[in-house]
Amino acid sequence: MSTPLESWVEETAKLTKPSKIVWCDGSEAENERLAEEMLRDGTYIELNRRTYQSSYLHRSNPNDVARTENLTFICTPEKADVGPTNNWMAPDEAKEKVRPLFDAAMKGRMMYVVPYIMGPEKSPYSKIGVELTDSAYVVASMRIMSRMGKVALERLGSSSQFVPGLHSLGDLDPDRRFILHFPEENLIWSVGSGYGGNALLGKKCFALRIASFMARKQGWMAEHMLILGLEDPSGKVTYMAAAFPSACGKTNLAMMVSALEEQGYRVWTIGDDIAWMHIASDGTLRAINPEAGFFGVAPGTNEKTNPNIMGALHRNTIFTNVALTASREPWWEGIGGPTPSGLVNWRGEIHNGNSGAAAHPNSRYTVPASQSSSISPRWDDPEGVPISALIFGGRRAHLAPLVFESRDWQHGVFVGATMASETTAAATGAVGVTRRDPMAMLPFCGYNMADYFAHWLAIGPKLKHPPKIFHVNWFRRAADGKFLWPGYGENVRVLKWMLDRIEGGADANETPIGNVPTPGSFLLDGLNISPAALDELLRVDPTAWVEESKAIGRFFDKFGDRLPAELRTEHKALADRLERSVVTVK
Ligand code: GTP
Ligand code: SPV
Ligand code: MN
Repeated sequence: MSTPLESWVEETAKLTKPSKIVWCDGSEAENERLAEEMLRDGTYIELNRRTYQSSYLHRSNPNDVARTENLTFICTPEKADVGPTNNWMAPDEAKEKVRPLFDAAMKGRMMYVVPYIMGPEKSPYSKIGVELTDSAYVVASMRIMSRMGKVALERLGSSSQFVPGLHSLGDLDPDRRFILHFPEENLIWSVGSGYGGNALLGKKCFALRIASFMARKQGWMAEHMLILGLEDPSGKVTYMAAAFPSACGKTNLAMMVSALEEQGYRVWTIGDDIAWMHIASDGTLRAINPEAGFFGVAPGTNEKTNPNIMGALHRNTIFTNVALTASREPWWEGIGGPTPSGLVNWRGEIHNGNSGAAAHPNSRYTVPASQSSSISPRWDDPEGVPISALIFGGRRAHLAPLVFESRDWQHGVFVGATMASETTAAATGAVGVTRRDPMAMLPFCGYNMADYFAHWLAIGPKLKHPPKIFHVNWFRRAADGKFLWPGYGENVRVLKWMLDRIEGGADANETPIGNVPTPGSFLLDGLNISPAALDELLRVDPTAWVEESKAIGRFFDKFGDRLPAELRTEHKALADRLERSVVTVK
């Protein structure tokens, strides 16, 4: 008798017709063998062995460098169940359309069977997935990003409790690229892309889209959030989770070297992209990081912005679409220092400065989490860490202040549901366009976002001490276009203000959008910032917010009757407060 996994592998092989099926065990030997094969066929480019041990550069196809949201679908029988923010296809129609693209797609290629656990090996909250893929790069990446191989197969046994994900590079033509999710069958199909969230199916496809659907049914949460621990001078650690859209600062916040280290404040990393949170028996919200590695944005990463990760990248790291120096070391814009001569760009051409950036703006590193010096001793705690604050944030050149605090859970859900951010290179399409990105889940919610808001609203009252909910914006700009806030390690000052609020310390001014710090409530020792800049950072402009409130109304209208009434109530309260405050200002 074959197991459910064996049957699925066999059935898939009949369709995709690989020349060989390889069951991956996740061992060092297997990883080395794959690396040798990839060096031979050009998938990997060897880096300086002395300075970047067991590390490689991969150049993806130039038309395959970021997630493709327009080619990503949620497939449910009813269109209404995916809501106005997702692309929809009926499951039968989707399969009919995309099955031919898998037909003989692996001819002359290997089919790797990649079993993996999302979450700590022994955690009751972890889940198993199996990816079938014809990409060795995906196998090597999944080995870093999840607990992959024997460990997962052993936990699975002969059970059918796994999320199957079928992946083929296909011909990498965007016209034949589809990222399909069948939440009702826990199934993922991805064809035509070898990049990031399109291809490493444990990450966005499973741990966010499929998991968010599961989480709603089962009463937990799957969120696009980093998890960090803020240690205070007494050694006490307070855990916080933060949702910022793609390429808006999660990795950097989770790994920061605190500017207040001398004062005894330190940041520990539990996760940098995804949080699975459940209500524990003691009434706390507990979070695990389902991932085992970091797939981080390279540009802008340097010894000042993120020394923790810079130190981690010298071994066992896969770099994708970065530039290469003459001494065969990875390089990207914002790595620090002058641009070296003899640079080869991410396409493999001599960099002459005329053909754009040397490293692709969405170039990335893939590195085991355990290698970061900021990693928390509790990062793989099977029970997770208790969350005391939830933080939403976006990239807003204007409008949103550095930080504000919501009044209560319901208001906090409204703040998350209405957040907006400028688009980045993490997904294909225009960069710098402001769009609503509720809870940073716009591209990742596996069902109707109105129902997702309702799920959020329902969680708060089930918690004994619901986390305080904040909103931040590191990206507000002055009239000259420069960032007003230095960001990175200085962001700890904002975390410290939150901690003080949680503990009932710091002062705040009530504003129509929430509670904003008084300038005096901020620990500013050692920070070179003018009082005028600080005022601007904390300013809430009621007139501009009236416009924002109108845009929020238009966004909410898309959801029709399905939008929870509580959010309409919160919106009305905001509009009323703004109206009163505009009158006062006048
Ligand atoms: P994903 O992996 O796509 O989900 O991105 P992320 O949210 O983890 O973003 P990341 O931390 O990688 O940051 C993306 C970009 O924003 C990088 O180029 C960073 O250098 C930059 N960045 C991060 N934090 C700050 C900050 O506090 N201030 C400024 N100005 N830039 C920042
Ligand atoms: C994101 O875009 O939010 C990422 C990178 O974390 S990817 O894995 O490509 O989705
Ligand atoms: Mn992300």
